Amino acid sequence: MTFKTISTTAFTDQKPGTSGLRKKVTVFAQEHYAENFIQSIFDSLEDFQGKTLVLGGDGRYLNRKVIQSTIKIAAANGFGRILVGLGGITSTPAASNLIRKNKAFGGIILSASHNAGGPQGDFGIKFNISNGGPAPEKLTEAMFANSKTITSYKIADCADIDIDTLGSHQIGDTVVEIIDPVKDYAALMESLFDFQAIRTLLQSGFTMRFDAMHAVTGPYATEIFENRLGAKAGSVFNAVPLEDFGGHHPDPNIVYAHELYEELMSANAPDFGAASDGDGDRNLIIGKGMYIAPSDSLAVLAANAHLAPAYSKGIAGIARSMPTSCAADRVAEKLKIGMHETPTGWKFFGNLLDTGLVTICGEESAGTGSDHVREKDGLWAVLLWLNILAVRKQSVAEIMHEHWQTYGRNYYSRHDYEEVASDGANALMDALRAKLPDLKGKTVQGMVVEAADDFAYHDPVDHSVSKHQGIRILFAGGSRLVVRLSGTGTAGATIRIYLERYEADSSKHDLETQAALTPLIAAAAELTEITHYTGREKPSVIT
Ligand code: G16
Repeated sequence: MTFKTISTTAFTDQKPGTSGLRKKVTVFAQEHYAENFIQSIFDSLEDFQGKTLVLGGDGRYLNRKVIQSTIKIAAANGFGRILVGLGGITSTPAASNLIRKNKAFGGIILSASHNAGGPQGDFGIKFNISNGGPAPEKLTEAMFANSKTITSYKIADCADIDIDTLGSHQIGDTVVEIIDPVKDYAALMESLFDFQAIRTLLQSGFTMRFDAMHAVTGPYATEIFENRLGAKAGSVFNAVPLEDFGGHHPDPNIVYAHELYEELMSANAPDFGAASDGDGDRNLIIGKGMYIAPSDSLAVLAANAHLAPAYSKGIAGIARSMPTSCAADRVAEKLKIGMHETPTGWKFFGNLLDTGLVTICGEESAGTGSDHVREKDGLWAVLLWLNILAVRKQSVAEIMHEHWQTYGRNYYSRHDYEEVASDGANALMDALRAKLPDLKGKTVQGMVVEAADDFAYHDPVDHSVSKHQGIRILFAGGSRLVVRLSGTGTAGATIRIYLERYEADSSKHDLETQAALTPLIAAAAELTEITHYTGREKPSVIT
């Protein structure tokens, strides 16, 4: 086997964001672009020679090509074994499980998650460490530094590997195994939940629909819901992974999973609807006639997790990203367990999970998960909901309403201003930051500011500090405004405004969400001066 060293020129823009390097396909299609970044990842790692690398992707456009180059670069760099999901497709949580189960050194996941795909869409590369979780900031910073000075990469000079047939191949000393990525993941799910109870529920006339959005979860969801749990054939739809997600945006929210939403709101709605995103780590939950906000879903799952076998002894603690609503905090308080507030990005949960400080984590961006892997896990969330429904024998709406009665309701919404000019977005953040010292005690739209800061996270395990993680303005009574720039966009900047109002009075738990948040929406407009800085009158997406 010949290994070649290819001369290359460094790119200046390979800075990983919230979740790995995400760029337009047109950027990734430049000669050496993906290869440079993969070599920069390996240049940031130590002592991996002879060890195992897990490799998969969400199946989007460019996936197959970059799977091949990653195999060849990993072999040339000295990995001993490369486990590749059949067809080069592996969901992010399944990859996390494979890393853990095989005691791998780490894994490379090719995904731009919920971002659109196809030749004009997005692509991404991320590295996960041996605990199965996303690389911490120290490592992503090293990758970026290496990407700016790289002059060559190493690659095996061999034919493409047949990734569409299960089996084993040899590149020099490296074994490349093409594996079934669904089998181990389905077994893991079966070990966590009461499949018999869910099967009984599904045989009792309870109906469900799962929208795989033509993304990675199709084969997993079909195997688990239809084959193993006996959901009616066709319960899983848009089940075939496509390179362009069928022209849709694989983001499981009520805007992009519109078909599912309409069905669940219709007269003959099924009992339960769910969806997952491009790489299978996000989830959307909708009951008959009732959408469940991700922050509420986290709170319900944490409060009821003990009903599933894996969590029957209770959970150790909960973590949520800072912009996620405080609904879960009220559950932690009642359960007398720890509550942790981290910056946006699943990587910040890793230390808390590894040290057993928390069992369940969640984010407003439709991600929930537990210590079974080190990524958020869309199908896990759907299965935990089904397990809870099977035990409580109530509808989704009944469970949600009882939850609010017990804990109060945190009305919540996120307003996104996508693809605004970066200069305007940065100026808005600077101006808002400058206002912070004077905000305390001020009345804005009838609400009194109790505290305002630029969130910084002090990791209790490795003591690292992450600054500038979003501006938060806390009002008396439990309402909040959070403003930050997205770290996953690929064009211009995306401003996210998170709005939250706490309502203890159960006679006020059925308001329309945007109406319930009217004073906060007005306060956000006043404080951020968003129209002035962006020229936008309205958000592009409201979730
Ligand atoms: C990624 C991260 C999440 C984060 C989300 C949104 O999700 O893994 O932790 O909450 O992006 O990040 P931002 O607000 O910076 O755009 P995914 O599903 O895209 O990998």
